[in-house]
Parts: sequence; C-alpha cells; structure tokens
Amino acid sequence: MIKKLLIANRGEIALRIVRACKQLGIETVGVYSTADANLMHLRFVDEAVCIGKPNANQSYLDINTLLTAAEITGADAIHPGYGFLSENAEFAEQVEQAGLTFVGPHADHIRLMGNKVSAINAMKKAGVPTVPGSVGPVTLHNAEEQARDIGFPLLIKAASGGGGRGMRIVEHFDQLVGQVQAAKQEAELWFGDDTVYMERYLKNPRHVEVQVLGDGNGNAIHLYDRDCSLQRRHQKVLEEAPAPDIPDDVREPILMACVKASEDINYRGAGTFEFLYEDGQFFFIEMNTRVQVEHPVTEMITGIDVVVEQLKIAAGYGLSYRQNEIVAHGHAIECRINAEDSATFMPCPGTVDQFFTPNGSGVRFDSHLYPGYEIPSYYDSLIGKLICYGQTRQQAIAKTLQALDELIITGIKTNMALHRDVILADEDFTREAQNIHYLEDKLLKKNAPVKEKA
Ligand code: MV4
Repeated sequence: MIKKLLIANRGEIALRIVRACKQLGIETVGVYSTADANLMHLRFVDEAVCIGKPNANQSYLDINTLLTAAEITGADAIHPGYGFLSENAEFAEQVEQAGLTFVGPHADHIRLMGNKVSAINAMKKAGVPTVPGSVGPVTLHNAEEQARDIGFPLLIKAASGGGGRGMRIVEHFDQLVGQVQAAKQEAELWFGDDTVYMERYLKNPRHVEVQVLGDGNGNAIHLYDRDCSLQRRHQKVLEEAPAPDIPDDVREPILMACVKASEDINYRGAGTFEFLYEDGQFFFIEMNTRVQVEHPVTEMITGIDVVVEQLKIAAGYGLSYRQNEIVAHGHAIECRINAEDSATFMPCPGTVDQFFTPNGSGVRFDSHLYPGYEIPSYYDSLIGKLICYGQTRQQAIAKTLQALDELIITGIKTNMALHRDVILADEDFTREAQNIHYLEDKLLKKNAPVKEKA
C-alpha cells in the first residue's frame, strides 16, 4: 500500500482526499500557500508544508517545490486532485522519476489525451464513435478539402485546447481559411501549439460523460454516466447521474466502447470520456485523465468511492469490482456552490459568517468551509458541492430543493439562488434533461424579459 500521500491540491478536494486516505490507513501530507494556512484539511493531515506564495504558479503549480515537500516529509505518493497539475504529463513523469507513485494515469496517457487530435484518433481506433471531422491536423493548404467532407457549420478547435477555449464556428466556405489562420495564431499564443482540427458543429447537444477505472494492465470497468449540460461559459453548474432519458440500447454500447478503449490502451486510474449527445447519438470529444469535480454523483448511484479506487489502483491492488458487481441505483444531482455575485457571476471572496449544512439520508455536502473561514481571492470560487440522492430524478430534485433550504452560508455572496430559483424551479429542467445552451439561454431571457402577447 501507499504509506504516506502528499496532496498536491487545496479546498474541498484536498479534504476529500484526506478522508479517502484515512479510510485506507494512509498517512497524509497537506501543502498550502501562504494565502491558505487556514484550510480545513490541514487540521486533519499528519503533516503540513507551506509551499510558497498565494499565486498558484509559485505554490500549487511549482513542481520542484512539491517534489521537495514530498522528499522532506518522506511521502511515497502524490495525489494531484483536479485542476492545477492534475493533467500535466511533465509532473506525472517527474513524480515517477523521483521514485514516487503518481495517483493518476501514466504520463504517456495524459499526453495522449492532452492532444485532442491524438485522443480522437486513439478512440476512433478503439471503436468509440467520434464527431465527423478532419483527419489529422488541419493546415491552411488542406482546410478546404477537409471541410468539403465535413460540411457546414463546422467548428475549428485547438489540439492543445479543451474546455472550450479557442473554438471557432465557421458557417460558410469562404470564411474557412481566414478562420483557420486566426485559430492557429490564437492556439499558438494560448497553448504554445498551433495545431488545429475541425469537427461538424453540433447545434444542440447534451454533454454526457462516462466514468471509467482502469488497472493499467488491460482491465477496465465503467461507473455509468453523468449529464453535465448545465453550464455557463464552460463552467459546469449542476451535474446529474445517470444521464437522464438515454435508451438502454444506446447507452450500453457506449459504456462498453469506453471500457474497451480503456482496456486497449492499458489505461490506469480514473478517467472520463466526454461525449456530445444529440438526436440519440453519442460523439466522443475529449478524455479527462483526472478525478472530476462531479465524481460524487457517480459515487451516489454506484456506492463506489472513486478516490479510494484511485488510491488502490495506484498502490497496485487493481480493481476492487467486476463490471457485473456494479449496479446503478436511483438518481443523484450535484449543485456546485460558488462564492460569486449573482448578477455578474464574478468571484466574490470574503469571510464566512454563519455556516450550516443540510444532512440526512441521501444528502452529502462536500466543502472545506467553516464559520470564520476567509476565502482567498487567488483560486477558483467553488466553496462546496451539494449532492442529493433520490430513487427517481424527481425525488432527487425534491431532495435538492429541501437541502438548499437548509443550507445557510452568510457573510459572502453565493450562487445558491441560481440553483433554487432559476434551475430547480424551472419546469423545462424538472421535466427533462436540457442541452448545453439551456442555462445561458434562460439567463438571457430572465434578464431581458419579453412581454407575452395577450
Ligand atoms: C463541440 C460543440 C459542438 N460541436 N464540438 C466546448 C468545450 C469542449 N470540451 C467541447 N465543446 C464543444 N464542442 C462540436 N463538434 C459544442 C461544444 C460546447 C460545449 C460542450 C460541452 C459542454 C458545454 C459546451 C458549451 C459550448 C460549446
């Protein structure tokens, strides 16, 4: 087993990882920047090391300092959490070169999936359905020929991008080459890589993702799927599991394709296959090689602790479950609670005054907050995740509304009203799953109400 694990992260996920370690009898090392000395998880770790200044580049993103912290504390493994260095192949490589265990995939797999063109090619080869698109990178010379097969509108994406940055919709053939040129310049500037590719633009898809676990030796399992369509500016707001209203004969082949693809490449650890789902069809777009923020909805419907499984896999114990032992029960919803202004969506750090969290059967609140905690302004605004379970989607929605009524956070601005009044009170949302444009469209309508005709 791993003896002592360094948690290269902060906030709620650092606390989440501490809990998984305690369950497995693993000692823990917490790290923190000078802005983060008051983090809750530092009270539960065996040792805590200050790793630098508030700016993440000088602390949570500083590979050398993290490796030094591991060395002086005698840690034998590092968990990167999400964000920060979690999908940095260089970091994974250096952790292993230092003789430590990286709790995540092999660096080669992080690199493979970090380049979206190589990720799509690998998944195509394994039989995962992809969006009709370019074959290999798009150049100024082959763009028009490639586009003829794809059709319009199409989307230009950066190979090293992801998460929506640097995408361009092209409606007409005569705009194509100019847009490719602009996209390449932008990609070089932002990602240091001007490789771009093209896909048919899907107009109204849902964002559905599949959770997998691989042992690194050709065995993998899936933990069903999640719908993450409710987002604003590529920031997820609410997620649910399983993805609603997917026919069994469409879901099952996709789950199997994800397992086969993970096995084909000897994938190790937790991974997520991201798909667009439109008109009853799945199209692979990207793979994430980390534990995701929304992993608790999967835990709620499967009863499996994803972080515990990550640690066991990293320690070489393999997978704890066979596929036929994994059953999805009921429905789970996660509301991301952010410290932000409800009108502008700008982060709104401050000091927490009152703090009371809902509880009871089927209610979980993952958070590092406590009364008196001062939220630093240097990091993202996620302060908690409310995860509620019900036997049906309707019951999960009802439970979430009840829990939101009990959740008290004063002293700071939060997006709780967005969840309660805008999303969970909306008949369109409560009736059925919505697509990726739903929330932004709804916010536009709310702010510019048009009088209905009598
Ligand atoms: C797309 C798409 C439509 N068609 N690809 C945005 C984030 C990145 N991971 C992929 N994204 C998209 N790719 C094709 N061929 C629409 C989006 C997209 C999106 C996807 C998932 C969740 C939210 C989104 C919001 C806007 C656009």
